[in-house]
Amino acid sequence: MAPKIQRLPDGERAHLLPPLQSAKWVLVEGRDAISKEFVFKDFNQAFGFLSRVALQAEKMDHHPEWFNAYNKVQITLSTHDCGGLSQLDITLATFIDQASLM
Ligand code: H2B
Repeated sequence: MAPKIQRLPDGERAHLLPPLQSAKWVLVEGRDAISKEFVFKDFNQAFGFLSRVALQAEKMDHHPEWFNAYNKVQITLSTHDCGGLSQLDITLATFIDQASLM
């Protein structure tokens, strides 16, 4: 079994979250999660992005909550195993931002 994942301690949140917030990730109201909306040229671009993120999510065994409508993708990240944000969400958010630029 992998060691139990920990929620981000306050000190780490204070330096890990601001760069993501500058990149338009927002804290979700009422739960410890971050979300971001992406808009692509068309469905094909959006689905390519979803595919890249899906492969990475499987690799990390860490999965986004997401909603897609045509060229829009809304993503929410949180770690269900610890009931809030963990380092895995930070790592996946960073990957997602890079994948959105490809
Ligand atoms: N994804 C997310 N976002 N949070 C989790 O706690 C999580 C996951 N746990 N993907 C993984 C799968 C776990 O359920 C499996 C059994 O490893």
